[in-house]
Amino acid sequence: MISNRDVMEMLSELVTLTTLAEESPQSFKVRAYENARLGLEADGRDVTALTAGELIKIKGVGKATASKIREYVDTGEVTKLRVLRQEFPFSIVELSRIPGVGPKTLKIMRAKLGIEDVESLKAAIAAEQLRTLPGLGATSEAKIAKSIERLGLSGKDRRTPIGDALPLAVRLVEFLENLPRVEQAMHCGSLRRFSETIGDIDITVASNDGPAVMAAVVAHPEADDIVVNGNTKTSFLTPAGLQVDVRVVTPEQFGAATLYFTGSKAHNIELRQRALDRGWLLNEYGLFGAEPQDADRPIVASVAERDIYEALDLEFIPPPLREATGEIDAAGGDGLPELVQRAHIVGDLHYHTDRSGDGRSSVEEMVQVGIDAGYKYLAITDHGIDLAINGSTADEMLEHREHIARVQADHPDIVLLWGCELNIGASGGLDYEPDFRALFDYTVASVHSHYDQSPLDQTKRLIAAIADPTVNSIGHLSGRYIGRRPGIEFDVDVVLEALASFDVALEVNGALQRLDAASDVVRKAVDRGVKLVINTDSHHVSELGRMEYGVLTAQRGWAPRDLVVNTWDTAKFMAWVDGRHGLGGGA
Ligand code: DGT
Ligand code: CA
Ligand code: CA
Ligand code: ZN
Repeated sequence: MISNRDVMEMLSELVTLTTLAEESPQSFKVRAYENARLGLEADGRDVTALTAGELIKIKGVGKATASKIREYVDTGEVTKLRVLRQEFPFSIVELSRIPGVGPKTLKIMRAKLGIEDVESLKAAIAAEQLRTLPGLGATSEAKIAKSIERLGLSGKDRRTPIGDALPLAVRLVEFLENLPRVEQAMHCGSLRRFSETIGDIDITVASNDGPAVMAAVVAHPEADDIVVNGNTKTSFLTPAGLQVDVRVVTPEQFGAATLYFTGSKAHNIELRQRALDRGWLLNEYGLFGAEPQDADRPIVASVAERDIYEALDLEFIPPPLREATGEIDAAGGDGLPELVQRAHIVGDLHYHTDRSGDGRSSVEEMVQVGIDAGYKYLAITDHGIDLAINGSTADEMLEHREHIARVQADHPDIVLLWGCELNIGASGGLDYEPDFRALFDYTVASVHSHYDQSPLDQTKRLIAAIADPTVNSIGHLSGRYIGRRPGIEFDVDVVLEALASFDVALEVNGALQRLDAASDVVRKAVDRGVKLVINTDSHHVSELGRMEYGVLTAQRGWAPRDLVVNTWDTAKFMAWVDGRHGLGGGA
């Protein structure tokens, strides 16, 4: 059964592969697939239930795309996609994501040097062959080499960005939950702990019919290559080469199994030691009491993770904390911090509308979904003028302010802030004149270019922005795309110190490809008392779900609720905004 989500994924893959085939993301065909995807997303209906005739009535969907969607829903396959996959296997797609390797360069690399994967690209770099290709030189060769190294793209320890693994895991879990005789299914492992990169996907299923579940897994379209096939465990590789381990346990063992397979390994070892200290035994089947003969040990707990922690005199430890970095001592001693949770969040402070060139929903639409999400305030932060194409002039921003004021008048229950996402220039300069910037109710300043400057220059650049009195927060601190584009390098301690002393908030950006600031930086920020703000950076009404990802990243950084400014009630939050740098109120 093809789901709506599967169709969206299929269209995304068509966009990726057609970009390579047409050698440009701007080609007519690429735009057609992308527009269709956006149109279907905006339409919101279940695509699989629509006829070709109904599909082409949707904005952006042409005849050719409609017939591909029907082909996929009816047959489970798309001929065009199969052909493209042969020409552009995953190893090539992966190469195309390296900064500096565009579709045209890739084609020449394949034709002239026979480069087909990261390993052969590395070999060509080592032999100084890349620099001999037209359009490339020693500088671009060195840049590509550095990207490969910093992105961790080569070797057998290669890891998958969470943004690629999570959507697949969610789809697989949904598929498993809907099988007959399955009581529960859950993704575990590093993915549940919300690591930013994933070695493999681990899924635990509660069912009394292991063989039936395993048979369904083997038949799943993503199971390209079966590695292990047993009655309780199946491992397969997806077409992209990502391994998925699916294990079936009885419903009584589910808690013990999810605890074990969520890990981390180091967390498990500490927990098991705690059990051993009590004369007990902890494994993936349960927590067992003291008895000289293992076979006679009584079960203390096994159905739910919570019961196992409780029996070990621990408060429940949320998965993002399970890294053996002090969480067990805290949970059994003074207590874990009151971690920020999704339910605490009452506003989003990095939020775009179609005022931004890359925004796709209107002010009215974005405000309505914010209200539906239960928010008390929103900062509408469209791009400042310095971000070419996507930015707005001062006059456009003033008009936008009027527009927001009109929407505000219709919605007295939410506070709308007329904000701006300022662009941090190469040396820390910001958009507009300082007097104009000071008019905004709220700003987030972020890096969108110049990723290759020295760490010293990047540190100075960030500090210049942080010290600017019109800046309330710093967005996606490093500018990285996980596994795709390395972020800027800078002195983390110095930058955090500046954030603390200027009372500027550090954003935890929930976009899955960003998760920026990263959780290790968040933890250092928490230690220094730097204020945090968790945002979605939404450009469309469908993107508000990113808040959950931002919260999980903040939890991995041990972020307590009271340090996160968008958990504060409106009065407390506005007092902080208005008191920025002691300048008094905004507009
Ligand atoms: P990954 O896949 O490298 O991103 O990281 P994980 O944590 O998902 O590791 P994985 O897939 O090898 O194993 C899943 C979980 O199973 C792991 O987090 C903890 C548990 N586990 C695996 N091997 C061992 C082990 O040797 N001892 C213990 N206590 N637990 C283990
Ligand atoms: Ca794993
Ligand atoms: Ca695994
Ligand atoms: Zn943004």
